[in-house]
Amino acid sequence: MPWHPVLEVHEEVAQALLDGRAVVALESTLIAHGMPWPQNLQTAQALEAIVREQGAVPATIAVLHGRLHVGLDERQLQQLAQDRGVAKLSRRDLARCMVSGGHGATTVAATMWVAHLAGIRVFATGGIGGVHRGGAQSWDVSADLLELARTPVAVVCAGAKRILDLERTLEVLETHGVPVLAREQDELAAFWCRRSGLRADARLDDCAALAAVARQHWALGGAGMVVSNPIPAAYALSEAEVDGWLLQAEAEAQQQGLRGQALTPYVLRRMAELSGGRSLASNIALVKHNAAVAASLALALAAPPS
Ligand code: PSU
Ligand code: MN
Repeated sequence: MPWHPVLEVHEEVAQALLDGRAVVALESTLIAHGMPWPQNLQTAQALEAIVREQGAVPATIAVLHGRLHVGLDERQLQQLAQDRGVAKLSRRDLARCMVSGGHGATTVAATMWVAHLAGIRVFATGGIGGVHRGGAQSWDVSADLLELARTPVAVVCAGAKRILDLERTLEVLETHGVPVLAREQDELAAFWCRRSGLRADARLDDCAALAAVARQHWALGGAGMVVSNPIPAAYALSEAEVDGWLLQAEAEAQQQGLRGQALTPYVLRRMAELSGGRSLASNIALVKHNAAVAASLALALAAPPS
């Protein structure tokens, strides 16, 4: 087996990797902690279907009964979406969850790590974590940024959430040598909103061009790469409405003393409530779009370089 012995690689994924075919890693935190039941299961299934329609193989990553799975079957996907005892696993949490025999959903950081162990180079998520507002005092900087600094995987995302301090998020990525490449526009995408007001490093719309840069970055020994893919315009929310809901959700989180890993899931849940479900519909639309682009990028990487 070419991959790491701790991994349980699903048969379909294993065969695709052996054949050098396109595989897209999908994360599980957005299923277990980012969306309510049953939309979370429907979204998880839709993401896998979208990757398949494009001709790539999906590999959702999660820990079930202490086993680190790369690629889940229908029943496992449902367990992940429905079980209340699924932990949120960042890099620091993975070993402990495996030893305890429990269930866990992987964040962007942990999913990148495991994808790399399995030999998968492309990963689709909703948005990456970043520097939280007030992060200069609180030091709440997502492990996702440091994972991008060390692990050679391309992450297709709708930028990062407007919950974050996006300017400082870009500064940290620059410091750590992580390319931030934007599709469809010059600016970094801002999750529910298309625009962030912040320029990405470059705009590259074409997946063949993105694949060429990724190949070169990795040939040089570079690590992670961000592909910023803005939310489809029909689902985008206005900055003003998002900021109103966000301010309220964040103030409540602060009153309740929520910190660390609990913060992002709480804010996402409250945003969905305050927006009457609109932020959730947007979230679903943007992740699907990311899965489609990630599949094209994985296909471009699997093709011989031109
Ligand atoms: N994208 C979504 N929903 C999510 C997340 C991303 O559409 O729930 C998750 C990712 O797993 C990301 C995590 O790694 O939020 C960031 O959490 P934190 O801010 O605690 O690092
Ligand atoms: Mn954090």
